[in-house]
Amino acid sequence: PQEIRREDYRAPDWLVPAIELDFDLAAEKTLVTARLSVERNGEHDRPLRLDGDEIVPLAVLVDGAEARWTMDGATLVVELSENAAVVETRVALAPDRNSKLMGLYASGGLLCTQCEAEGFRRITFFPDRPDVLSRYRVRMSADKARFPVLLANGNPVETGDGEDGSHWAVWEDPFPKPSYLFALVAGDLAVNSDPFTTMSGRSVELGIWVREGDLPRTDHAMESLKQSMRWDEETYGREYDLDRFNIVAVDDFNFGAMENKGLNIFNSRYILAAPETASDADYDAIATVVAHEYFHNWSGDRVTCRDWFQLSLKEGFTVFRDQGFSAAIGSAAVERIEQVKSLRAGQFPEDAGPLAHPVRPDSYIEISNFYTATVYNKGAELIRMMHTILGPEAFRAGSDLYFERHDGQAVTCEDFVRAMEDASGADLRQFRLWYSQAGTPRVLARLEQDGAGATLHLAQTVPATPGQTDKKPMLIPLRVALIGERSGAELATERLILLDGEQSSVRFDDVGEPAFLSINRGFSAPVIVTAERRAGEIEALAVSDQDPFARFEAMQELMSRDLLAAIYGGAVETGATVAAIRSTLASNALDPAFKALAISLPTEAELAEKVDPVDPAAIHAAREAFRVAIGEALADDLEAAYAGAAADPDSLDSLAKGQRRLRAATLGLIAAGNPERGTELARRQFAEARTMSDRQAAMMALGTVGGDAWDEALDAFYRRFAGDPLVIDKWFSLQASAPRAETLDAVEALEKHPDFNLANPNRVRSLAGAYAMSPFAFHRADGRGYDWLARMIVAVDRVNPQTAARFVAPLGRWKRYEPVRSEKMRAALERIMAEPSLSKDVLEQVSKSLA
Ligand code: HT7
Ligand code: ZN
Repeated sequence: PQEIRREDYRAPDWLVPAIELDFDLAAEKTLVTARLSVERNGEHDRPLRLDGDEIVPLAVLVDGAEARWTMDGATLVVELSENAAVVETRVALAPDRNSKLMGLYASGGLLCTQCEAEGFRRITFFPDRPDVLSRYRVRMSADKARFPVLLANGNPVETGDGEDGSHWAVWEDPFPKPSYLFALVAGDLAVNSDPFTTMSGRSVELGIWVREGDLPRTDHAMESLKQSMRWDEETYGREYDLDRFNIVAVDDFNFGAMENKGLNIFNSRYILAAPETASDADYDAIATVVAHEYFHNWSGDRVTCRDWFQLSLKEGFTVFRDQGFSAAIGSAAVERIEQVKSLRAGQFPEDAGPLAHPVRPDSYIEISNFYTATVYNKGAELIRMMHTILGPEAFRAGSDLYFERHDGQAVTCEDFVRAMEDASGADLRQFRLWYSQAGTPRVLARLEQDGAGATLHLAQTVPATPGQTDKKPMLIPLRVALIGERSGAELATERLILLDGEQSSVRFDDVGEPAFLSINRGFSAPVIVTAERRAGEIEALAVSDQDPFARFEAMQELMSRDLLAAIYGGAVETGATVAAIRSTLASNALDPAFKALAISLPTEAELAEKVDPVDPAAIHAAREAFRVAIGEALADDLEAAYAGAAADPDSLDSLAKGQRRLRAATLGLIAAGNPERGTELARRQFAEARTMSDRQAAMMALGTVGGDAWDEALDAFYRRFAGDPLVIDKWFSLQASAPRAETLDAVEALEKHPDFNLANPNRVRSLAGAYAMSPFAFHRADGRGYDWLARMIVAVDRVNPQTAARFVAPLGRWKRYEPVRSEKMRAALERIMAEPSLSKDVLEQVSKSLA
């Protein structure tokens, strides 16, 4: 397959200012007629090249007459003598046989589209690239009984009834947009609708479209949508711009959701929620994803990407915007800790492995493989660092300038940074390296104290990554404070240090007492900091740092220190952790959600990032021994905290959610220290649960212990929720992620379960994704876990390559594992590679992983 390179970008030869699409819709056969008004872009005599994918032209006309055309592979090449023309093409599609879920496909009786990144070329021939912006007029006709609702981007302009029980509708989108934002939906849908008045007083009709029976589960999404619309007005001055904003939920979807202009299409798991069926985490994810897609209306739709290498322009910025929204509606401290946890779980390993790439990649084979934690989450950290360096007012001025300057354009990450510079006067030349250099920088910190004050010595290195061996020093913003050893107070106001060289020393005057170092507060830079610590320093920071993130971090550092000693064969020493957890649980100043996060041990995956080579069994054994020791030592404190955190089951406010979370964290430790007692509490919690969070937490505790109670709970759960796909996904993933040796047997049985369906990405993720992310169960010394995953990747690839390619990464880290596992992981990758007719999605990931 061909590699596409960023440096080869060229402006399009032909523009398409307007397009008319006509869909004669049916699941088995849909006819698409497209009329493109094309204009030559600049002086050249090159033909019009229209991308296609698995479609054949039934007719090609230029200005109404038979055209001169050829096929170059999948591309339709049309010779044009004039500088402008109307090019008409006709194709036939079979949506019900489209298992890739890209282009026009059928899902649960609906017809819907997914065009990002390159799905539009599966619907019609078109220059399918984000810098070709067109006005769309879309006519749809379909059988009225099967597809009573017909939706597309923009506003409805006409409807009518046809012959033989058909009907039709025309929608027009006044905003020029790239083809990846095109969408239509046809089906039997019910709507939850609500009006919204924008800041300038315009009235917008909001609609959330679902199956009739799902309507009662749409209120939270609607509330989240209205909150995010208001927040974007107040925080970024961005107002919605069409008369309608529609969201449709579908069951089969490759991703979380899609920001098509005026017609967002969602994976139903990010829309539907009721306390019985959705956990608190699900509720929070719905609010975040609804906000994210809505925010794209400006950061993505009004201002879009010039090419796919610029993907982080819209995704990094929009993630940063949704993080700001989540912080505003919940607890900012808890949100920040969670963001960092997920960055460390997903992005740090990616940045340290064979699939590492810069936030703005230099090349790709299959663009779908670049919807990554690096582009999204590290990209958001880059925006956050600019916010930190510039300050909130200058950042807002930069964002205003960016939207004003580039409204209606397809632009680059460079354009964003330049707008920030122009609005603030800041010099971000060195900062730009964050876009081009991959790898997580490492910072060493040492605080040297003397009579008059203290000097902080800092040094940075950026590790080599595939294709990038020599790195330049980055601009690293570090929020730093010194904390008095005796007083516990901050000795000077917090400072923002901009580390720009390989080494640097920063002087702190007037430090009147011995000081502890609180560094990278709020996780101001996405780096790995290793600080030289004095005796008692971490213990003190873990219970007293005023910055909540730094306090959480100190707790993790403390536990990691002692866990790593145990992993490397030392004694299991939990004294310091026990004291810190006791003090955390007893604090009246901390909210329960923070407590839950602070007392949670680093995960096995996080610990794996800190050891070399990785022996998952040793990590699991040490961590379990640690959990047992803590559970035993703190039995009374944990019981008291568990009992004291009983939450109002009817409340979804931060307090109730935090209490449920704290109960989950304490229950896990109680069960570790005393499995019998833990089982008793978990059984009761499961039986009495009125929320999915309580039920799920009880099941997780039971899943760790195993035995009859676990089997009974699984049966009861299934009986109660059979037929409810989103809840049955949980049933699959709870079993696939149980940290026990027998988990693979359960996974193999689940693969044969009548509810397992290779064609449904949610179901595949809930089995294969959950299993591959469960380090102990997956990394079996006999390699059977790897074999299972490799077989699953090949099977899924035949149905849905995008989804299959996502599961390669867990095998791809083989070089980091101890020799026995490492060899078996590599062999599993080789076996995938040997399969004939692999998709380019899987081929790219596997070949890069083996390199
Ligand atoms: N911008 C959307 C990306 C997306 C996607 C990408 C590849 C294949 C299928 C997809 N569905 C949605 C989602 C977002 O970031 O908001
Ligand atoms: Zn996005």
